[in-house]
Amino acid sequence: MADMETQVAIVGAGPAGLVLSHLLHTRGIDSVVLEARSREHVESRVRAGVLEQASTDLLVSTGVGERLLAEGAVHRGVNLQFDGERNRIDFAELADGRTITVYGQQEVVRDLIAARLASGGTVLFEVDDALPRDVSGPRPTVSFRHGGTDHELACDVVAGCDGFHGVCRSVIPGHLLRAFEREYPFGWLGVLVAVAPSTDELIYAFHERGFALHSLRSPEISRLYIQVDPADDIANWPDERIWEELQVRLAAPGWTLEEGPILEKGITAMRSYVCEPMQHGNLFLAGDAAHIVPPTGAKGMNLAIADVIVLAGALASWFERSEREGLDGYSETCLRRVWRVQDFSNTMTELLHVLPGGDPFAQRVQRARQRYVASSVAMRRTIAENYVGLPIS
Ligand code: RFL
Ligand code: PHB
Repeated sequence: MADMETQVAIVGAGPAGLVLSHLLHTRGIDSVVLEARSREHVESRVRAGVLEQASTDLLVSTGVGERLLAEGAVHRGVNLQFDGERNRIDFAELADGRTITVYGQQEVVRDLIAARLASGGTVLFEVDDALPRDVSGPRPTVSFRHGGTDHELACDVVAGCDGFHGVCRSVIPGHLLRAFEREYPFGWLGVLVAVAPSTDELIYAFHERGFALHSLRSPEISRLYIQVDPADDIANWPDERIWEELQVRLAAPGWTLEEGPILEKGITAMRSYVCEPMQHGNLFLAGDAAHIVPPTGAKGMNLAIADVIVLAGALASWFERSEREGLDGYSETCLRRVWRVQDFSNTMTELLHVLPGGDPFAQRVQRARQRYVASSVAMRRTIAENYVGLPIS
């Protein structure tokens, strides 16, 4: 027997689940968020850092953008560097003045948790064994354990926002799902460094030793990445070795990369993944639970937010007017953007990483693309409009 009840049961308190819960609240729709990890864990997990214009606009216009506006850094361009030569992608010139905002994902998560709790929302942390049930019928439930007790949450709709390794996707019968996947033969070693960034704008660098990225978090904290073998062990990467690679790969004439204490480091494999459809009965998947992109386009968090904007609108039509079209078309609407973003993330990845195996044909095509970025306004405009983000339908 269910001992709890809500309109929308949300599994996962990442950007997808929390933005959804917040948007539903602004429309008077009740939700409960169930999160496996502790509040401290999700608020300190270092991940994405770039918000598209539309993501920033949404957070600001719905009242959770105060700290984002105060502490986030608005960027009007990014740099793509090929063998020491920097090419600036100027958003004012190429993307109608739209911008990106650099603000850590964990800060977005922290702001949203605070807002949900301040307005009386329910976010349960350290929940075990969450499992959606009866999602093909009109009255699904989610069973889970919390604080040593078994619970059952009755609801109208389950939102699976539990990330790539979550449980919700597996509830959809296998024969109804089609998965599209590509694994890349490289990963990113990311470091968080206590040093002022050596650049005002992000630098994506291609070098024959591999890709490198200089990103930022704040005036005192830098975020940097290098391409490594995805199976490599972080133990093989003492700080000196990381700095050596960063210095070589990011080097540009007349520019110095400042070093500082490394606060945190880790290796992440890269993959592309899409599951179709993103829904089954009254279960709707959003964010990484439904799709993964390689991080080179800075899109994962933004795509998660775009999904739940669509889902919140569709749920509002359903709860307010019993109109089901939006919900029925949820997956189709989202997948159009998902595949656009897959294309962009894949293009950026293949433009900027050293392709192992050294296929000489592929290498020459890659070089030709890099020269085209440097020489063509049309190519830079294409990158700019995708990077700041296309409008949300
Ligand atoms: P999340 O953030 O993974 O949140 C899912 C939440 O669900 C919880 N969970 C469960 N809860 C209850 N029961 C279960 N059975 C559960 N299983 C899981 C998890 O604990 C977690 O709290 O997914 P969401 O919300 O879809 O958000 C997606 C983003 O996190 C992700 O796409 C981005 O971080 C990707 N990404 C980037 N995205 C950008 O937009 N811009 C970037 O610059 C960017 N850089 C990055 C990135 C991801 C990276 N890594 C580490 C994968 C850089 C890196 C290095
Ligand atoms: C980051 O700041 O963590 C970041 C920035 C741009 C990317 C990926 C990650 O493409």
